[in-house]
Amino acid sequence: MSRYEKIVILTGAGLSAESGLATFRDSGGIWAQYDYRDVATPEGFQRNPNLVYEFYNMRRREGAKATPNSAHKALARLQREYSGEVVLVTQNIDNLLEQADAQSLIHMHGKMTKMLCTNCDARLPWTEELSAELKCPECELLGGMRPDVVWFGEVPYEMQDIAAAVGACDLFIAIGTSGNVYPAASFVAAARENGAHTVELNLAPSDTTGYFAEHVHGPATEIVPDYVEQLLNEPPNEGHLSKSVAING
Ligand code: BV8
Repeated sequence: MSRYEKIVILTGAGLSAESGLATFRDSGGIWAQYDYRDVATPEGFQRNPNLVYEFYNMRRREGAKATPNSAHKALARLQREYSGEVVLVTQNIDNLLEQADAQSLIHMHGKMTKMLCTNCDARLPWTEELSAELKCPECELLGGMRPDVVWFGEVPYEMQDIAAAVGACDLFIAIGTSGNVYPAASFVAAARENGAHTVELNLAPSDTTGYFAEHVHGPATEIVPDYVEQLLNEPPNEGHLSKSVAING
């Protein structure tokens, strides 16, 4: 019998930062190089599809070079070894958690390794470059293929399952996310409302830091394996883990 019955873990770009993948809002991050309205909205894709193709081809090339870090592996270990349920919800479109052998994983913002055809709605695994010159393997129409990711103004995936998991969890952990993007940034308040213990594992306080009952700040490759170790070794009903501590990252 573990301390918590159901754990929900929300991850963001900070989880993959130490695998060499850029985050969005850190200095020099992705949104410092690209305007999100040009590359992460349906209107941007309409306006200049080639810019969007190049943006995601670059992200896919970077993703293909990256390997899971100790934080990804620690989360997969927690899912394997924890006697309670551990649901992973990621905002990331990389497949590093899959490579680390994570199980029940929800990609609420989609995946860079899948394509969506805007003509026939087909969603297929896709690791090659995307371009307007490609024919959809399903409908054979040209120029309709886009990355299967959720852009601003689009509805995130599996929201019902996520809401059910967040509503039923007794521990909610956010890792490597700035708490800028909704609805993901609203999950901590919903979990807290349902009585869950809430923990922020992040390099620095996020925009939603005030909603968390516990904070551990430092690089994910240090603080996530440590926190997983604590969860796995904490006796049942021991009460909450260490108070907010900052580990010098
Ligand atoms: C929605 C695409 C309705 C994939 C992304 C006007 C019109 C329409 C909508 C809106 C609007 N105004 C506001 C909205 C809502 C909008 C929104 O939130 N806008 C914000 C900017 C205000 N949201 C939407 O449009 C969403 N859809 O609302 O639909 C709806 C809602 C509910 C239910 C049904 C329908 C869709 C949002 C998805 C947008 N897609 N990207 C891609 O290209 O990757 S956004 C982008 O931001 C990524 O998905 C990313 O995952 C996400 C969140 O960013 P983070 O992961 O948090 O990354 P960030 O860089 O910000 O932070 C990194 C953190 O890590 C930092 O805190 C840093 O300190 C930390 N860190 C860094 N290094 C480390 C570390 N931590 C630990 N260790 C380290 N080494």
